[in-house]
Amino acid sequence: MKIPTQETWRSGCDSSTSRTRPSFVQKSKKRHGSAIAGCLLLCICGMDSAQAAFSLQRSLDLTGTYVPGTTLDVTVTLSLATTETLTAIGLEETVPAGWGYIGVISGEIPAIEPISGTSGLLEFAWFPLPAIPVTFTYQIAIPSDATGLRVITGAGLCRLSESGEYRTTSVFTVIPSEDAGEPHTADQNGDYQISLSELLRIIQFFNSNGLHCQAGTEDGFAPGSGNTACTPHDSDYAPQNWLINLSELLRIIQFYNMGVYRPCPEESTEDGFCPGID
Ligand SMILES: [Ca+2]
Repeated sequence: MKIPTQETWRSGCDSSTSRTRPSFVQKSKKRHGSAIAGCLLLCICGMDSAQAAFSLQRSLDLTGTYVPGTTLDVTVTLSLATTETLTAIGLEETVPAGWGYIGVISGEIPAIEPISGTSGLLEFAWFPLPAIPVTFTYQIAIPSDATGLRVITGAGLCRLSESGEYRTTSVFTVIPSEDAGEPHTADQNGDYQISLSELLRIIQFFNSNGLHCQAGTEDGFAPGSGNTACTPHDSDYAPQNWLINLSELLRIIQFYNMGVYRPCPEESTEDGFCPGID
């Protein structure tokens, strides 16, 4: 199971950019008074008021696909690096509709948690303030009639002594299902998500005057013209001509931007896949 990992250096509540990181380094330098040359270089960039690196990691206790009628353990870790004092911390998780909250089974017990049976938005908060990073595991019930790919999304929230509310970027975790169907050829690890690395492979084909069959490569294809005695790539369909055109490239960029896609041959889409979950 892929474990999405996102780490974000934030300035204020709504941006995640490389320019925020040096400012945090600058604050660290002031505090510790022993800046290394690399830090000095970064500090000269003159970045402004970023005070915290706040991130969320989520993992599922799952081997393969979920089993309807059983439970799913979800472990979340909130990490924070800041020169300020943490004054409040919480978590918003959105679990699939109908998948009811059972409770916390290990880790840092939150003072506020959903009532049993809640699905959709789950809200947690810790006080007195816990040690950082905060890690805990909660359990949800998988309905006996659950089908298809499902996702959990969520973000951490915190408040610091000298600034406003911080949120982690929203972290997206796909819960794989037995009936999800065959993944897209571009989805090399079969997690129903198109990663940047997987997207770049299709961009490579787009920039290489097509693709051809080649056993032993990461995906069974190679850039440029050549042998075509294999099943065509799922990204080569409009038309199927061993070239990746702009329209076909935008389709895979769409899946990348959606965070998840699904096979949906029953819906007669252009390529047999659909963005998002149903
Ligand atoms: Ca993938």
